[in-house]
Amino acid sequence: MSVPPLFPSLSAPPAKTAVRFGERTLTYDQLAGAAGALAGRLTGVGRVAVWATPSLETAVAVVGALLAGVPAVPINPKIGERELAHIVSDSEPGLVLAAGDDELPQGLADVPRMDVDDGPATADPLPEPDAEAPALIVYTSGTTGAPKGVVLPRRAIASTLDALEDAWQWTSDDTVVHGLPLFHVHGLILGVLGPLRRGGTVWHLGKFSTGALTAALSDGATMMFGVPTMYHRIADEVDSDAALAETLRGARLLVSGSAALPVHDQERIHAATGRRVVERYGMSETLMNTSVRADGERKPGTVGVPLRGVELRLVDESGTPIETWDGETVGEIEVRGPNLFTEYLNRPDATAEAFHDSWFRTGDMATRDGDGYVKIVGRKGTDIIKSGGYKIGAGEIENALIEHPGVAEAAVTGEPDDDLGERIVAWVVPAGAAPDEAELADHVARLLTPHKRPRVVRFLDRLPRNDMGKLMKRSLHG
Ligand code: MCA
Ligand code: AMP
Repeated sequence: MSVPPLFPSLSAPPAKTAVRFGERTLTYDQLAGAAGALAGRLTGVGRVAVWATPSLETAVAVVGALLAGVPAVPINPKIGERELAHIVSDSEPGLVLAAGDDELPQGLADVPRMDVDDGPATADPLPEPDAEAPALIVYTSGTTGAPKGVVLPRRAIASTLDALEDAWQWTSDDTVVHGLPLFHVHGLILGVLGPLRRGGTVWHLGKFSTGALTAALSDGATMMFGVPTMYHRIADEVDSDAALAETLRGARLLVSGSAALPVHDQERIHAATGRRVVERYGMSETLMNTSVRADGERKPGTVGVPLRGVELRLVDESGTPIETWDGETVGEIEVRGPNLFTEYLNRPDATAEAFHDSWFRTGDMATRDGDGYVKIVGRKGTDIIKSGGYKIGAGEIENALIEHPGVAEAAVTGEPDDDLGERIVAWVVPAGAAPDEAELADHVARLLTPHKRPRVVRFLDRLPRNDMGKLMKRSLHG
């Protein structure tokens, strides 16, 4: 049986722009040519790393790998040395794809490099890979240890994007604008592969700013994707920026995800524009689970209803499903459906632990009301921090801090932050003279990545521990 293509518009290219990054664009025809040619050069490769800068080359690299059926591992171009070493040894890429003028770090020196922009312009189309074949491996933080590689099959990508077509009435006439990073699900799968699967257009801003957003929305963009930090910055400016308010008013759909959108920011945007931002809820492992529908009631503070094909339930502490939809009873969200990942790469233990029978345990705590609307109220553990929409494990940062010669002991927590949702706070017992705060931030940025750096460092004589010597994180607050 033949498998339907992931990107029908690449087989029969419409005469329109497929991708735009700043002033650089590719039509569907050009993208099909460039990605098809690249795919032809990838046959026989096990896995490819993609140096995922916000650029046309990243779009071509990922689409080329998908056409070739070679799993792609997007890499944060600001990644630190420790995290890069982990991803390279865990995913063992046979090649790294980059733009010709990208400078790659030492940690990729042993991986053969292929420039995306080289090579012949045309190639014969390759057969469509099996729907269960791994398409992307996206690294995500957990409560302990180094980030895990989430193996996403083509089936999950296709089904989540098609469920969003239904929920958002997303068509080929839409141009999605955003400035999200391309090494996570939000920016890459929803923000680039989404418009391409619809036969629409993606307009990437390179870097998010309200000015660039205004320009794109006034020049044909119809939908915006962003994390709550971006909507917070919009809410801060929209009152005094008439052009921003005007263009937001004209947008077809404003979508927020990756973390909770504070109702206060939602209300400020509503007051200035009359528009309500649509919230959706997803995870690297599950892709998208719920959304407020474009044609549904917008209930601020909720993440809407389960998407087509997604089964969602709340369970109590004993794992028993909660049947009452009263908007008050809190349970952990478990999901099941074609949107789910296959496994964590090389981590059968972690994969098994993530499931409760066939249900994926999200770790997110929520209520559900009589209309089925889900409201996320918190997380199960304290060791995951969401900052700027990035998921960050406290343990990773603690391990990095401990490697600094000026640190004897370290604990990391998240604190509420108006802009970032949560900010990373490092509690440090110095080894001798207290090290400089900025030096500790740089140290974490260099080993892991800049977005995992502590924004605040607090020095203590000792960390609070109970009689058993166990760290009591909940008693650490500023
Ligand atoms: C600052 N910088 C540093 C240091 N300090 N670099 C090295 N060492 C340092 N000590 C640099 C940063 O790299 C950055 O560079 C610049 O200074 C500003 O840093 P920062 O303040 O951290 O950035 P920001 O502009 O405030 O970032 C806010 C943001 C960002 C734009 C909202 O957090 C962001 O892009 N978030 C998106 C996260 C996301 O997509 N999550 C999806 C995963 P430069 O300016 O050059 O960058 S969740 C997901 O996928 C699930 C499925 C879902 O539901 O969506
Ligand atoms: P990640 O592992 O980076 O994919 O992050 C997934 C997590 O982001 C989820 O488990 C939630 O905790 C959080 N998340 C995503 N979307 C939302 C949302 N709309 N509201 C609240 N939390 C969200």
